[in-house]
Amino acid sequence: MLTLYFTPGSSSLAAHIALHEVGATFDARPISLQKGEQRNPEFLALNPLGKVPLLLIDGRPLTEVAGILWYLARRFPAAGLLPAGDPEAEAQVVSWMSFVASTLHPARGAAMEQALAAFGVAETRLGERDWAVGAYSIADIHLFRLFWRFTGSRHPAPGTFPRLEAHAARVMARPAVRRTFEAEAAAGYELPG
Ligand SMILES: N[C@@H](CCC(=O)N[C@@H](CS)C(=O)NCC(=O)O)C(=O)O
Repeated sequence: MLTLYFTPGSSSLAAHIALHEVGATFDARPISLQKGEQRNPEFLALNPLGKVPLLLIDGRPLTEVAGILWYLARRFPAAGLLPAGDPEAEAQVVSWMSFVASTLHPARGAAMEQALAAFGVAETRLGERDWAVGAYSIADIHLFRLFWRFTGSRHPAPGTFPRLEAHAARVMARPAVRRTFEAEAAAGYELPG
């Protein structure tokens, strides 16, 4: 039994997309960050950091976007969200996800100059490829979530990151991603800027 604790539009969007991509049956539990529900004792008992996403696997907590994405890709290999049998490509997926979590995530809310520089690195790294590492993978889901949130909150001029914008459009066109956005909209957005 899988249970996702999520806040629409937040970091948990990546885990939510991956659950739809792999076709897993799961229970979705919205958490209101605005109301401080992430600091409820019951939630802190599951994630002492008080952050979403949180995935319960038969009641056992798994936290951090990268860990959850990796778990889902490995548990549901038929979805093809990880390069198969290629250690270097797998390592590139880990490298992208570490970069997204440790550099892009903090940059999103940093001074605009710093944010633009960090996303500029992502733009250059993506290059002319359709996907971060070969085929569509969990690295693309993680990258997409941060870029989507960055553009929605900091409004860089359209055309500043043409490759990331085209990448986001490719991700957004996926049926599983559209279904996730519909589910999150139904739960209600309450995102700060
Ligand atoms: N390193 C974490 C970051 C998760 C995170 O920052 N979640 C935010 C929402 S985007 C959160 O739950 N914030 C609540 C809070 O800090 O009170 C991950 O990759 O999962």
